[in-house]
Amino acid sequence: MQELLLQLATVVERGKVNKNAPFPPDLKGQDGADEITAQLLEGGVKPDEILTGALMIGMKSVGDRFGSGEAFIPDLLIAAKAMYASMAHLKPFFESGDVDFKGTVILGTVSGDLHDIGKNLVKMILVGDGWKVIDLGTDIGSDKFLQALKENPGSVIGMSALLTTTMMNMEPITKDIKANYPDTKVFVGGAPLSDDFAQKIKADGYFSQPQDFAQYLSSQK
Ligand code: B12
Repeated sequence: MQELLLQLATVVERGKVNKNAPFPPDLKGQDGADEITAQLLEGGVKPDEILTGALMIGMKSVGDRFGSGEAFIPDLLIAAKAMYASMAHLKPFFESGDVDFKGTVILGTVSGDLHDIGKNLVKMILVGDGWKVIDLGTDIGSDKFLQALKENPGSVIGMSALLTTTMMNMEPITKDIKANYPDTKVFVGGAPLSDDFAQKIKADGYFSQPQDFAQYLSSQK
């Protein structure tokens, strides 16, 4: 199974969505993220392990290659497509939790940022853990967070950012939320963030992993 996990990381990095996908040409006819994820689940590998032991590794590799100029935007997009093909298999496992909601979490990727894979994972895991999730989508500024809070008083906010530039937008958004709804808890996540950053912008906390976020929220109930 370890070999299959590595294979999944590779097909995600290379953007091989499924067996019929023509791209990349050198992997023509070979299994893609779709088939390999199904095989891993059939083999008893846990969704969490597939996520951390393959998907995150594949996305990190293509990101690193992009960072060093060896990969380009289309490579990121096709890798994201392969990741989604895999996530479609994991979704029912993550989302098979309680139906009695523990509370409501409003999620959004902040203004200027279109990265939504991480946010969508947070959503899957929170839903699976029994939370109602209002997903505002990407490129979300204060106005939309405030509107959602008005419509859903008492909700918790979860913000995501993947760019060092857009993470800066979290500070004014947090300030606006706290000014209008002082009791609202604001949590942040995303690859370039840290505990220090969360403290600096006066958010209530940073979590690198959605599982830890869900666990923390549940412990506060
Ligand atoms: C896929 C991808 C894209 C896709 C996004 C597709 C999509 N639908 O999301 C596309 C092609 C659109 C894209 C575009 C760009 N990208 Co891009 N992208 C990536 C890539 C390869 C993967 C990101 C990803 O999905 N990772 C997998 C997910 C699961 O991980 P994650 O998002 O970190 O989420 C996890 C945690 O962080 C956490 N989490 C996330 N959010 C939250 C929120 C809360 C509340 C909590 C608790 C937890 C949490 O949970 C998740 C699970 O563990 C990264 C490389 C990388 N190493 O991250 C670059 C990367 C983020 N992109 C980068 C760049 C530069 C760009 C562009 C500016 C490129 C350009 N010149 O146009 C544009 C910006 C577009 C925009 N305005 O947003 C840089 C950022 C550099 C920087 N320091 O800011 C990176 C790091 C690549 C690199 N090495 O240079 N990108």
